[in-house]
Amino acid sequence: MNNHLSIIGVPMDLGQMRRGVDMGPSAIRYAGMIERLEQLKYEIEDLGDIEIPRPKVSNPEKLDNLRNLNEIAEGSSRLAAEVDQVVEKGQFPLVLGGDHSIAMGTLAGLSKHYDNLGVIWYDAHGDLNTADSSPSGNIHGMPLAVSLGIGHEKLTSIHGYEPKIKPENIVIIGARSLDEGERVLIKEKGIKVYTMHEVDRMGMTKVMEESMDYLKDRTDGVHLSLDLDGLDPNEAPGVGTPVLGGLSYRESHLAMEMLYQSGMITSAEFVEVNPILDEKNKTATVAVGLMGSLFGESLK
Ligand code: HAR
Ligand code: MN
Ligand code: MN
Ligand code: MN
Repeated sequence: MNNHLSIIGVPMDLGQMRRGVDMGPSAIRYAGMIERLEQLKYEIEDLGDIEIPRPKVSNPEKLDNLRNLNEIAEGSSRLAAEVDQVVEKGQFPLVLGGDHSIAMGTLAGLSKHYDNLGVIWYDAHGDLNTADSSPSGNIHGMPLAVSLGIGHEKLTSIHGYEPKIKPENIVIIGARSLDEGERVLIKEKGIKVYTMHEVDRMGMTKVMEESMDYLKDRTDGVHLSLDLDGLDPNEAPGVGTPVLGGLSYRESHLAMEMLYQSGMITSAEFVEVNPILDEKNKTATVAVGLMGSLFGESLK
């Protein structure tokens, strides 16, 4: 694995309705991330936080069912530029959210460096909505669709090109709350999904083996986009859209270790940590624990 990590915080809370997720990067740093990774002998550069524009009105109108469209597009463009630079310098981007809308920016910055960027989307949700299919108008439910080039032009065109990724290079793990339009898109595009049903039946070991086998031959880099609501809310309560019946800490820990062993992960982001909804920074602590496993803690 790349020995040089660059940390980028993204205090974004405009992709959904619960305030507080903008404090995610602070909560994760406070949970001891840097110390934890330094112990593993990585060279770490903390680039601080991206500046996110504030909406001009206190209760912003939904625009075409795309709440805070302009501010999110602007913040994502800034993130894309920063991620782009980090990869250009040969470093591993580790992005801290913020709500999951930031993945549009991360993927925009990453993907121009790859012909076939793979994505592991670890999440209770598919995040494959468009303004038409979204039940909420919340853009954090849309970043995977946007990255496929499906959605509002202001979002799909972030960082000047589209699409960012191909449907056959995506694996979704942990899904248990998919909207109707998302199901249609998954079928239509043939996106590989391991729902909780598959995780229960096959076990995490097999799910990860299959996922990594699937991505190995078709991709030239793999981004891990880990939404903490992929985990069960009993273990990761500090998230804005909790869904019961999620992945356990142990399963997730194992998944991260297997990814480390594969050596295939080239970038990562940890999103949706909301310290206001949390219990004593438990969710940020889980995030840091998973980072430890992803970067080789118990296997080095
Ligand atoms: N699918 C629902 C929507 O579009 C909920 C999306 C929740 N998304 C996240 N990210 N928390 O996964 O509104
Ligand atoms: Mn998500
Ligand atoms: Mn989610
Ligand atoms: Mn272990």
